[in-house]
Amino acid sequence: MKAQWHVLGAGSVGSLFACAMNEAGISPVLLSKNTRNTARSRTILMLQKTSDNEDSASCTFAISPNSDTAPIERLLVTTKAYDVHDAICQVAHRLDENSIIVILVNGMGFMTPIQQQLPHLNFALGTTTEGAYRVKENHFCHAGLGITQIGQSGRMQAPSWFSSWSKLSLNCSWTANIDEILWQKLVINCAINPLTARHRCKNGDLALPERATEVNFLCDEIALVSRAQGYTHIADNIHQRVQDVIAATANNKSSMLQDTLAGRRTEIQYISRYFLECAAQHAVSTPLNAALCHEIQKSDQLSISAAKST
Ligand code: KPL
Repeated sequence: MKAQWHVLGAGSVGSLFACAMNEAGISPVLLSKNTRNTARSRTILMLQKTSDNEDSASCTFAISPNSDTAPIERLLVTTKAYDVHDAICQVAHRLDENSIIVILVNGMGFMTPIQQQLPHLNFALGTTTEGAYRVKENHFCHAGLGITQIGQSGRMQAPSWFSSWSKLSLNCSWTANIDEILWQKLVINCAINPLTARHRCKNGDLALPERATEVNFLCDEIALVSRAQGYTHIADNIHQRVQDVIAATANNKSSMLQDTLAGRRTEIQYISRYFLECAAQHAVSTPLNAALCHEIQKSDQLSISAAKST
């Protein structure tokens, strides 16, 4: 019998994967943090493939309520980085050593406490460059094709459960180098996201001559820390790679800018703060990354306090 997938965190990335699984005949069950949704047993998600709403498809999903106790065999987690811990703890009673949990979340540093607390669980980590955004409640747009890489530290070959992912219309592959790939994504986010939030600009504006000094300075600091971490190839290519991502995503508002503009908490703690902790371990000085991190964390505090008082 085919294993049942569950999706925890049906934001834009979670909904994109849930719809792709549905299309591939995998029909995942949604686990929603939203209590309004958990009062229902089914929900419909709309996914459009172009920004003008042509080519939309709707998919119906079963929702597993908070009160469910049935075991979860396969779980995809696509929450914000700061929600992963609580989200997994909320369903920990339904997970065991036979469950597979794929964490497809921005940033790094959130797995250590989870693995310490739940050492018997089987986690795989991933990163995606698929572009998706929320149009309105339960309605998402798949704005740009990307690639998704999944892996487990030290595991070269794809495990058998990954065969379901190969059936998706999204470009998903197993990687033997997940740690390096996550670092590469992390440092690209360190170079682009905080600067776009500071200047309230689209990614492409970082290619303007007046931003060159800041971008180069950040990349110099990133190269030093990447080299100290043992990622020489990333260190050697970071300037070019960042310019390539800026060009390829020129029209995007980075996820950090979107969070800042919406007055939401950002993922800075799991991006620049994690990077600074690695820099400190190697005694590498990174003043511009530190200043940006401090700036965004300060405005995050305001967003968190505002959210608490409403
Ligand atoms: O991953 C991104 C993000 O916005 O978080 C980039 C690569 C910067 C694209 O916008």
